[in-house]
Amino acid sequence: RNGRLRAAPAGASMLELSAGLDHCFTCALCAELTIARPVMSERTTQIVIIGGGPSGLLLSQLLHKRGIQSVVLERKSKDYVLSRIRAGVLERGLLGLMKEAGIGSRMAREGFAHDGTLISYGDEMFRIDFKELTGHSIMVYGQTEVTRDLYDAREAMGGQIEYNVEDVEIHDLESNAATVTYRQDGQPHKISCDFVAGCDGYHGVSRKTIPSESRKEYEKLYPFGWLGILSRTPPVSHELIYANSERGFALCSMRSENLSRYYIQCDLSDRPEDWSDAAFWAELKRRLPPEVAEKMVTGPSIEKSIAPLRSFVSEPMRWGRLFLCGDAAHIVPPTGAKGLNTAASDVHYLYNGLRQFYETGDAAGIDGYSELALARVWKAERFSWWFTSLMHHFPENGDIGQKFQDAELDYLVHSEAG
Ligand code: RFL
Repeated sequence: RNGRLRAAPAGASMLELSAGLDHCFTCALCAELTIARPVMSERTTQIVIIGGGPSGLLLSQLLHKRGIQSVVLERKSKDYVLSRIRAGVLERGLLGLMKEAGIGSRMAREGFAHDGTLISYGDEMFRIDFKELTGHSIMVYGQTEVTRDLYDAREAMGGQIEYNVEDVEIHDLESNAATVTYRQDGQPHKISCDFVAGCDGYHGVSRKTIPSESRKEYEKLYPFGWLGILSRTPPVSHELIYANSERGFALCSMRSENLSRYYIQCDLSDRPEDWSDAAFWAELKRRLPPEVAEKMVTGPSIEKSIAPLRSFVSEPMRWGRLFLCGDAAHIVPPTGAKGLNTAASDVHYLYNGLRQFYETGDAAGIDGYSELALARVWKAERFSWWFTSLMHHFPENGDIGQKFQDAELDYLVHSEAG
Protein backbone atom coordinates (compact mmCIF):
# COMPACT_ATOMS: atom_id res chain seq x y z
CA ARG A 1 0.00 0.00 0.00
CA ASN A 2 1.35 3.36 -0.98
CA GLY A 3 4.36 1.64 -2.41
CA ARG A 4 5.28 -0.15 0.80
CA LEU A 5 5.20 -3.93 1.15
CA ARG A 6 3.08 -5.44 3.88
CA ALA A 7 3.46 -9.00 5.09
CA ALA A 8 0.45 -11.01 3.99
CA PRO A 9 -1.07 -13.43 6.47
CA ALA A 10 -0.19 -17.01 5.47
CA GLY A 11 -2.82 -18.49 3.19
CA ALA A 12 -4.66 -15.19 2.55
CA SER A 13 -6.22 -14.85 -0.90
CA MET A 14 -5.90 -11.70 -3.03
CA LEU A 15 -9.55 -11.00 -2.31
CA GLU A 16 -8.99 -11.16 1.45
CA LEU A 17 -5.88 -9.00 1.17
CA SER A 18 -7.66 -6.32 -0.79
CA ALA A 19 -10.68 -6.22 1.54
CA GLY A 20 -10.78 -2.85 3.28
CA LEU A 21 -7.85 -1.44 1.30
CA ASP A 22 -8.88 1.39 -0.99
CA HIS A 23 -5.92 1.48 -3.30
CA CYS A 24 -4.28 -1.87 -3.02
CA PHE A 25 -4.66 -2.80 -6.65
CA THR A 26 -4.14 0.65 -8.09
CA CYS A 27 -0.84 1.77 -6.61
CA ALA A 28 2.26 1.39 -8.71
CA LEU A 29 3.63 -1.56 -6.85
CA CYS A 30 0.53 -3.67 -7.00
CA ALA A 31 -0.15 -2.81 -10.60
CA GLU A 32 2.93 -4.89 -11.38
CA LEU A 33 1.34 -7.87 -9.73
CA THR A 34 -0.12 -10.41 -12.10
CA ILE A 35 -1.53 -13.75 -11.12
CA ALA A 36 -0.75 -16.37 -13.70
CA ARG A 37 -3.65 -18.77 -14.10
CA PRO A 38 -2.17 -22.19 -14.94
CA VAL A 39 -4.13 -24.26 -17.43
CA MET A 40 -5.83 -27.26 -15.82
CA SER A 41 -4.68 -30.59 -17.33
CA GLU A 42 -7.54 -33.02 -17.90
CA ARG A 43 -7.61 -36.77 -18.49
CA THR A 44 -9.88 -39.77 -18.12
CA THR A 45 -9.42 -43.18 -16.53
CA GLN A 46 -11.64 -45.97 -15.18
CA ILE A 47 -10.65 -45.86 -11.50
CA VAL A 48 -8.89 -43.11 -9.57
CA ILE A 49 -7.18 -44.61 -6.54
CA ILE A 50 -6.38 -42.10 -3.81
CA GLY A 51 -3.41 -43.26 -1.72
CA GLY A 52 -0.28 -45.15 -2.77
CA GLY A 53 0.00 -47.31 0.36
CA PRO A 54 -0.39 -51.09 0.23
CA SER A 55 -4.19 -51.02 -0.33
CA GLY A 56 -4.08 -48.59 -3.26
CA LEU A 57 -1.08 -50.19 -4.96
CA LEU A 58 -2.41 -53.73 -4.59
CA LEU A 59 -5.81 -52.73 -5.99
CA SER A 60 -4.20 -50.92 -8.91
CA GLN A 61 -1.92 -53.87 -9.71
CA LEU A 62 -4.78 -56.43 -9.57
CA LEU A 63 -7.01 -54.25 -11.78
CA HIS A 64 -4.20 -53.72 -14.29
CA LYS A 65 -3.80 -57.49 -14.66
CA ARG A 66 -7.47 -57.61 -15.71
CA GLY A 67 -7.07 -54.76 -18.17
CA ILE A 68 -8.82 -52.19 -15.95
CA GLN A 69 -7.11 -48.77 -15.97
CA SER A 70 -6.37 -46.77 -12.86
CA VAL A 71 -4.39 -43.73 -11.75
CA VAL A 72 -2.92 -43.72 -8.22
CA LEU A 73 -2.59 -40.34 -6.47
CA GLU A 74 -0.11 -40.31 -3.56
CA ARG A 75 0.40 -37.31 -1.29
CA LYS A 76 4.01 -38.18 -0.38
CA SER A 77 7.12 -39.13 -2.34
CA LYS A 78 7.89 -42.78 -3.02
CA ASP A 79 10.91 -42.63 -0.69
CA TYR A 80 8.78 -41.29 2.13
CA VAL A 81 6.20 -44.08 1.76
CA LEU A 82 9.01 -46.66 1.73
CA SER A 83 10.54 -45.25 4.91
CA ARG A 84 7.46 -46.00 7.04
CA ILE A 85 7.96 -48.99 9.35
CA ARG A 86 4.67 -50.74 9.93
CA ALA A 87 3.14 -54.20 9.63
CA GLY A 88 5.13 -57.37 9.36
CA VAL A 89 2.72 -60.29 9.73
CA LEU A 90 0.95 -61.38 6.56
CA GLU A 91 -1.94 -63.86 6.60
CA ARG A 92 -3.14 -66.33 4.03
CA GLY A 93 -5.64 -64.01 2.27
CA LEU A 94 -3.05 -61.31 1.64
CA LEU A 95 -0.49 -63.90 0.52
CA GLY A 96 -2.99 -65.25 -2.03
CA LEU A 97 -3.70 -61.75 -3.37
CA MET A 98 0.01 -60.97 -3.69
CA LYS A 99 0.46 -64.13 -5.70
CA GLU A 100 -2.48 -63.21 -7.91
CA ALA A 101 -0.98 -59.74 -8.36
CA GLY A 102 2.28 -61.38 -9.50
CA ILE A 103 4.40 -59.94 -6.70
CA GLY A 104 4.95 -62.96 -4.45
CA SER A 105 8.34 -64.23 -5.65
CA ARG A 106 10.71 -62.09 -3.50
CA MET A 107 8.50 -62.72 -0.49
CA ALA A 108 8.65 -66.47 -1.12
CA ARG A 109 12.47 -66.22 -1.13
CA GLU A 110 13.06 -63.72 1.64
CA GLY A 111 9.99 -63.96 3.92
CA PHE A 112 9.81 -66.18 6.99
CA ALA A 113 6.96 -68.68 7.17
CA HIS A 114 5.82 -69.10 10.78
CA ASP A 115 3.74 -72.10 11.77
CA GLY A 116 2.82 -70.77 15.19
CA THR A 117 3.27 -68.11 17.85
CA LEU A 118 4.24 -68.00 21.53
CA ILE A 119 2.24 -66.38 24.31
CA SER A 120 3.71 -65.77 27.76
CA TYR A 121 2.06 -64.70 31.00
CA GLY A 122 4.00 -64.45 34.20
CA ASP A 123 6.63 -67.18 33.94
CA GLU A 124 4.42 -69.42 31.77
CA MET A 125 4.72 -69.69 28.01
CA PHE A 126 2.65 -71.67 25.53
CA ARG A 127 2.57 -72.04 21.79
CA ILE A 128 -0.36 -71.79 19.39
CA ASP A 129 0.31 -74.04 16.43
CA PHE A 130 -1.43 -72.34 13.48
CA LYS A 131 -0.35 -74.99 11.02
CA GLU A 132 -1.68 -77.89 13.05
CA LEU A 133 -4.89 -76.13 14.11
CA THR A 134 -5.82 -74.40 10.85
CA GLY A 135 -3.64 -76.04 8.20
CA HIS A 136 -2.01 -72.68 7.34
CA SER A 137 1.06 -70.66 8.24
CA ILE A 138 1.62 -66.91 8.34
CA MET A 139 4.47 -65.03 6.68
CA VAL A 140 6.76 -62.51 8.35
CA TYR A 141 7.68 -59.99 5.63
CA GLY A 142 7.67 -56.24 6.24
CA GLN A 143 4.92 -53.99 4.87
CA THR A 144 7.72 -51.81 3.50
CA GLU A 145 8.89 -54.74 1.38
CA VAL A 146 5.34 -55.49 0.19
CA THR A 147 5.01 -51.84 -0.82
CA ARG A 148 8.43 -51.85 -2.55
CA ASP A 149 7.47 -54.97 -4.54
CA LEU A 150 4.18 -53.33 -5.53
CA TYR A 151 5.90 -50.11 -6.67
CA ASP A 152 8.41 -52.16 -8.71
CA ALA A 153 5.60 -54.14 -10.35
CA ARG A 154 3.50 -51.04 -11.10
CA GLU A 155 6.50 -49.25 -12.62
CA ALA A 156 7.49 -52.31 -14.70
CA MET A 157 3.96 -52.42 -16.15
CA GLY A 158 3.82 -48.69 -16.84
CA GLY A 159 1.28 -48.09 -14.08
CA GLN A 160 0.30 -44.45 -13.53
CA ILE A 161 1.28 -43.23 -10.07
CA GLU A 162 1.37 -39.50 -9.33
CA TYR A 163 3.49 -38.60 -6.29
CA ASN A 164 3.51 -35.44 -4.17
CA VAL A 165 -0.07 -34.54 -5.06
CA GLU A 166 -1.79 -31.85 -2.99
CA ASP A 167 -5.34 -30.64 -2.38
CA VAL A 168 -7.02 -33.80 -3.64
CA GLU A 169 -10.79 -33.27 -3.92
CA ILE A 170 -13.44 -35.74 -5.05
CA HIS A 171 -16.49 -34.43 -6.93
CA ASP A 172 -19.72 -35.61 -8.58
CA LEU A 173 -19.94 -38.90 -6.71
CA GLU A 174 -23.68 -39.09 -7.30
CA SER A 175 -23.60 -38.35 -11.04
CA ASN A 176 -22.72 -40.45 -14.12
CA ALA A 177 -18.99 -39.87 -13.81
CA ALA A 178 -16.92 -38.81 -10.84
CA THR A 179 -14.06 -36.30 -11.04
CA VAL A 180 -10.99 -35.88 -8.90
CA THR A 181 -8.97 -32.67 -8.85
CA TYR A 182 -5.53 -32.10 -7.34
CA ARG A 183 -2.40 -30.00 -7.65
CA GLN A 184 1.09 -31.20 -8.41
CA ASP A 185 4.07 -28.82 -8.53
CA GLY A 186 1.53 -26.00 -8.33
CA GLN A 187 -0.30 -27.12 -11.48
CA PRO A 188 -4.01 -28.03 -11.30
CA HIS A 189 -5.15 -31.41 -12.66
CA LYS A 190 -8.51 -33.03 -13.19
CA ILE A 191 -9.29 -36.70 -13.83
CA SER A 192 -12.74 -37.96 -14.86
CA CYS A 193 -13.44 -41.57 -13.93
CA ASP A 194 -16.10 -44.24 -13.39
CA PHE A 195 -15.21 -44.87 -9.73
CA VAL A 196 -12.95 -43.59 -6.97
CA ALA A 197 -11.20 -45.95 -4.53
CA GLY A 198 -10.37 -44.15 -1.27
CA CYS A 199 -7.23 -45.97 -0.08
CA ASP A 200 -5.74 -42.93 1.66
CA GLY A 201 -5.50 -44.19 5.23
CA TYR A 202 -7.00 -42.85 8.43
CA HIS A 203 -5.99 -39.22 7.79
CA GLY A 204 -7.01 -39.15 4.11
CA VAL A 205 -9.67 -37.07 2.38
CA SER A 206 -11.86 -39.84 0.96
CA ARG A 207 -13.83 -40.76 4.07
CA LYS A 208 -14.45 -37.10 4.87
CA THR A 209 -15.96 -36.61 1.40
CA ILE A 210 -18.96 -38.70 2.50
CA PRO A 211 -21.44 -36.25 4.07
CA SER A 212 -21.36 -36.57 7.86
CA GLU A 213 -25.11 -37.24 8.00
CA SER A 214 -24.62 -40.30 5.77
CA ARG A 215 -21.67 -41.76 7.69
CA LYS A 216 -21.46 -43.28 11.17
CA GLU A 217 -18.13 -43.59 12.94
CA TYR A 218 -17.43 -45.99 15.82
CA GLU A 219 -14.30 -45.39 17.85
CA LYS A 220 -12.47 -46.61 20.94
CA LEU A 221 -9.14 -45.17 22.10
CA TYR A 222 -7.08 -47.35 24.42
CA PRO A 223 -5.44 -45.71 27.45
CA PHE A 224 -1.87 -46.63 26.38
CA GLY A 225 0.41 -46.76 23.34
CA TRP A 226 3.10 -49.03 21.88
CA LEU A 227 6.71 -47.94 22.03
CA GLY A 228 8.50 -49.81 19.24
CA ILE A 229 12.15 -50.11 18.28
CA LEU A 230 13.92 -51.65 15.34
CA SER A 231 17.46 -52.94 15.97
CA ARG A 232 20.08 -54.77 13.96
CA THR A 233 20.17 -57.72 16.34
CA PRO A 234 19.14 -61.36 15.89
CA PRO A 235 15.54 -61.94 17.08
CA VAL A 236 15.29 -63.50 20.53
CA SER A 237 12.95 -66.19 19.23
CA HIS A 238 12.29 -67.78 15.87
CA GLU A 239 8.55 -67.16 16.41
CA LEU A 240 6.79 -64.05 17.71
CA ILE A 241 6.33 -63.82 21.49
CA TYR A 242 3.28 -61.95 22.83
CA ALA A 243 3.83 -61.26 26.54
CA ASN A 244 1.27 -60.41 29.20
CA SER A 245 2.98 -59.14 32.36
CA GLU A 246 1.94 -57.17 35.42
CA ARG A 247 4.21 -54.40 34.11
CA GLY A 248 2.39 -54.30 30.77
CA PHE A 249 2.36 -55.92 27.36
CA ALA A 250 5.45 -56.70 25.27
CA LEU A 251 5.93 -58.15 21.79
CA CYS A 252 9.06 -59.73 20.33
CA SER A 253 8.84 -59.61 16.55
CA MET A 254 11.30 -59.54 13.68
CA ARG A 255 11.88 -58.50 10.09
CA SER A 256 14.84 -60.75 9.21
CA GLU A 257 17.55 -62.91 10.78
CA ASN A 258 19.41 -59.83 11.91
CA LEU A 259 16.64 -57.25 12.25
CA SER A 260 14.40 -57.33 15.31
CA ARG A 261 11.25 -55.38 16.07
CA TYR A 262 10.27 -55.10 19.73
CA TYR A 263 7.35 -53.28 21.35
CA ILE A 264 6.34 -52.47 24.92
CA GLN A 265 3.09 -50.97 26.20
CA CYS A 266 3.78 -47.39 27.31
CA ASP A 267 1.91 -44.40 28.70
CA LEU A 268 0.10 -42.23 26.19
CA SER A 269 2.01 -39.22 27.51
CA ASP A 270 5.44 -40.84 26.82
CA ARG A 271 7.58 -39.59 23.95
CA PRO A 272 10.17 -41.75 22.14
CA GLU A 273 12.97 -39.44 23.30
CA ASP A 274 11.98 -40.11 26.93
CA TRP A 275 13.17 -43.69 26.46
CA SER A 276 16.90 -44.38 26.14
CA ASP A 277 17.78 -47.64 24.42
CA ALA A 278 19.07 -49.01 27.76
CA ALA A 279 15.77 -48.18 29.52
CA PHE A 280 13.81 -49.83 26.71
CA TRP A 281 15.81 -53.07 26.81
CA ALA A 282 15.64 -53.25 30.60
CA GLU A 283 11.86 -52.80 30.60
CA LEU A 284 11.35 -55.28 27.76
CA LYS A 285 13.34 -57.95 29.62
CA ARG A 286 11.32 -57.43 32.82
CA ARG A 287 8.13 -58.28 30.91
CA LEU A 288 9.40 -61.56 29.44
CA PRO A 289 9.92 -64.99 31.05
CA PRO A 290 13.48 -65.15 32.52
CA GLU A 291 14.72 -67.78 30.05
CA VAL A 292 13.75 -65.50 27.15
CA ALA A 293 15.15 -62.33 28.76
CA GLU A 294 18.50 -64.05 29.40
CA LYS A 295 19.14 -64.80 25.74
CA MET A 296 18.01 -61.41 24.41
CA VAL A 297 20.71 -59.75 22.27
CA THR A 298 20.50 -55.97 22.62
CA GLY A 299 21.98 -53.19 20.49
CA PRO A 300 21.37 -49.61 19.39
CA SER A 301 17.91 -48.82 18.03
CA ILE A 302 17.73 -47.70 14.39
CA GLU A 303 14.12 -46.54 14.72
CA LYS A 304 12.03 -45.71 17.75
CA SER A 305 8.41 -44.57 17.68
CA ILE A 306 5.18 -44.58 19.65
CA ALA A 307 1.87 -45.68 18.10
CA PRO A 308 -1.49 -44.99 19.75
CA LEU A 309 -3.98 -47.88 19.88
CA ARG A 310 -7.38 -47.34 18.38
CA SER A 311 -10.41 -49.34 17.23
CA PHE A 312 -12.28 -47.42 14.54
CA VAL A 313 -14.87 -48.21 11.86
CA SER A 314 -16.66 -45.84 9.50
CA GLU A 315 -19.86 -47.09 7.87
CA PRO A 316 -20.82 -47.40 5.03
CA MET A 317 -17.74 -48.22 2.95
CA ARG A 318 -19.43 -47.09 -0.26
CA TRP A 319 -20.93 -43.72 -1.11
CA GLY A 320 -22.13 -43.27 -4.70
CA ARG A 321 -19.07 -43.81 -6.89
CA LEU A 322 -16.65 -43.85 -3.94
CA PHE A 323 -15.41 -47.02 -2.22
CA LEU A 324 -13.31 -46.89 0.96
CA CYS A 325 -10.57 -49.46 1.42
CA GLY A 326 -8.18 -50.26 4.28
CA ASP A 327 -7.23 -47.79 6.99
CA ALA A 328 -9.39 -45.12 5.31
CA ALA A 329 -12.42 -46.98 6.69
CA HIS A 330 -11.13 -48.85 9.73
CA ILE A 331 -8.28 -49.07 12.23
CA VAL A 332 -7.50 -51.87 14.65
CA PRO A 333 -5.04 -51.86 17.53
CA PRO A 334 -1.92 -53.63 16.20
CA THR A 335 -2.06 -56.47 18.77
CA GLY A 336 -3.73 -58.95 16.43
CA ALA A 337 -1.65 -57.93 13.35
CA LYS A 338 -4.93 -57.48 11.49
CA GLY A 339 -4.63 -53.97 9.96
CA LEU A 340 -2.90 -54.72 6.68
CA ASN A 341 -4.60 -58.11 6.46
CA THR A 342 -8.05 -56.52 6.79
CA ALA A 343 -7.09 -53.89 4.21
CA ALA A 344 -6.25 -56.78 1.88
CA SER A 345 -9.68 -58.29 2.53
CA ASP A 346 -11.30 -55.01 1.35
CA VAL A 347 -9.10 -55.00 -1.74
CA HIS A 348 -10.19 -58.58 -2.48
CA TYR A 349 -13.90 -57.71 -2.34
CA LEU A 350 -13.55 -54.44 -4.27
CA TYR A 351 -11.30 -55.90 -6.95
CA ASN A 352 -13.69 -58.81 -7.54
CA GLY A 353 -16.70 -56.48 -7.60
CA LEU A 354 -15.09 -54.15 -10.14
CA ARG A 355 -13.87 -57.05 -12.23
CA GLN A 356 -17.38 -58.50 -12.34
CA PHE A 357 -18.76 -55.09 -13.30
CA TYR A 358 -16.30 -54.45 -16.14
CA GLU A 359 -16.26 -58.01 -17.45
CA THR A 360 -20.01 -58.78 -17.33
CA GLY A 361 -21.82 -55.52 -16.59
CA ASP A 362 -23.18 -57.06 -13.36
CA ALA A 363 -23.02 -54.51 -10.51
CA ALA A 364 -23.92 -57.02 -7.73
CA GLY A 365 -20.33 -57.19 -6.42
CA ILE A 366 -19.85 -53.44 -6.15
CA ASP A 367 -23.38 -52.94 -4.80
CA GLY A 368 -22.72 -55.53 -2.07
CA TYR A 369 -19.17 -54.31 -1.36
CA SER A 370 -19.85 -52.31 1.78
CA GLU A 371 -21.90 -55.01 3.49
CA LEU A 372 -19.50 -57.84 2.59
CA ALA A 373 -16.36 -55.93 3.54
CA LEU A 374 -17.84 -54.68 6.83
CA ALA A 375 -18.88 -58.19 7.93
CA ARG A 376 -15.23 -59.18 7.72
CA VAL A 377 -13.99 -55.89 9.19
CA TRP A 378 -16.08 -56.31 12.34
CA LYS A 379 -14.71 -59.84 12.90
CA ALA A 380 -11.17 -58.45 12.73
CA GLU A 381 -12.18 -55.55 15.02
CA ARG A 382 -13.61 -58.01 17.56
CA PHE A 383 -10.49 -60.20 17.49
CA SER A 384 -8.11 -57.24 17.83
CA TRP A 385 -10.10 -55.73 20.71
CA TRP A 386 -10.32 -59.10 22.49
CA PHE A 387 -6.60 -59.85 22.13
CA THR A 388 -5.66 -56.29 23.16
CA SER A 389 -7.89 -56.56 26.24
CA LEU A 390 -6.40 -59.94 27.12
CA MET A 391 -2.74 -58.98 26.78
CA HIS A 392 -2.41 -55.41 28.12
CA HIS A 393 -2.22 -54.10 31.66
CA PHE A 394 -5.28 -52.02 32.59
CA PRO A 395 -4.45 -50.43 35.99
CA GLU A 396 -8.08 -49.42 36.46
CA ASN A 397 -9.08 -53.13 36.52
CA GLY A 398 -6.93 -53.77 39.60
CA ASP A 399 -5.54 -57.14 40.73
CA ILE A 400 -8.73 -58.94 39.79
CA GLY A 401 -8.26 -57.78 36.19
CA GLN A 402 -4.89 -59.55 36.06
CA LYS A 403 -6.47 -62.69 37.57
CA PHE A 404 -9.21 -62.66 34.90
CA GLN A 405 -6.55 -62.43 32.19
CA ASP A 406 -4.47 -65.23 33.74
CA ALA A 407 -7.57 -67.45 33.90
CA GLU A 408 -8.46 -66.74 30.30
CA LEU A 409 -4.90 -67.45 29.14
CA ASP A 410 -4.91 -70.67 31.17
CA TYR A 411 -8.20 -71.57 29.48
CA LEU A 412 -6.59 -71.01 26.07
CA VAL A 413 -3.67 -73.28 26.98
CA HIS A 414 -6.08 -76.14 27.62
CA SER A 415 -8.79 -75.50 25.02
CA GLU A 416 -8.19 -76.55 21.46
CA ALA A 417 -11.40 -74.78 20.38
CA GLY A 418 -10.22 -71.59 22.15
P1 RFL B 1 -1.77 -46.49 4.54
O1 RFL B 1 -0.63 -47.44 4.65
O2 RFL B 1 -1.95 -45.49 5.61
O3 RFL B 1 -1.62 -45.76 3.13
C1 RFL B 1 -2.42 -44.64 2.80
C2 RFL B 1 -1.65 -43.81 1.79
O4 RFL B 1 -2.47 -42.72 1.38
C3 RFL B 1 -1.66 -41.54 1.35
N1 RFL B 1 -2.54 -40.37 1.54
C4 RFL B 1 -2.95 -39.58 0.54
N2 RFL B 1 -2.69 -39.59 -0.77
C5 RFL B 1 -3.27 -38.63 -1.53
N3 RFL B 1 -4.06 -37.65 -1.02
C6 RFL B 1 -4.34 -37.61 0.29
N4 RFL B 1 -5.12 -36.63 0.78
C7 RFL B 1 -3.79 -38.60 1.14
N5 RFL B 1 -3.85 -38.84 2.47
C8 RFL B 1 -3.09 -39.92 2.68
C9 RFL B 1 -0.64 -41.74 2.45
O5 RFL B 1 0.53 -40.96 2.26
C10 RFL B 1 -0.37 -43.24 2.35
O6 RFL B 1 0.72 -43.53 1.51
O7 RFL B 1 -3.17 -47.26 4.40
P2 RFL B 1 -3.50 -48.65 3.68
O8 RFL B 1 -2.90 -48.70 2.30
O9 RFL B 1 -4.96 -48.87 3.85
O10 RFL B 1 -2.68 -49.76 4.52
C11 RFL B 1 -3.04 -50.04 5.87
C12 RFL B 1 -1.79 -50.49 6.65
O11 RFL B 1 -0.76 -49.53 6.46
C13 RFL B 1 -2.08 -50.68 8.14
O12 RFL B 1 -3.33 -51.29 8.33
C14 RFL B 1 -1.02 -51.57 8.85
O13 RFL B 1 0.25 -50.97 8.82
C15 RFL B 1 -1.43 -51.83 10.29
N6 RFL B 1 -0.41 -52.61 11.03
C16 RFL B 1 -0.33 -53.99 10.89
N7 RFL B 1 -1.17 -54.65 10.06
C17 RFL B 1 -1.05 -56.00 9.87
O14 RFL B 1 -1.86 -56.58 9.13
N8 RFL B 1 -0.07 -56.76 10.49
C18 RFL B 1 0.82 -56.17 11.35
O15 RFL B 1 1.73 -56.85 11.86
C19 RFL B 1 0.69 -54.73 11.61
N9 RFL B 1 1.52 -54.11 12.44
C20 RFL B 1 0.46 -51.96 11.90
C21 RFL B 1 1.42 -52.73 12.60
C22 RFL B 1 0.40 -50.56 12.06
C23 RFL B 1 1.26 -49.94 12.94
N10 RFL B 1 1.18 -48.51 13.05
C24 RFL B 1 2.28 -47.66 13.00
C25 RFL B 1 -0.09 -47.86 12.86
C26 RFL B 1 2.29 -52.12 13.49
C27 RFL B 1 2.20 -50.73 13.69
C28 RFL B 1 3.12 -50.12 14.71
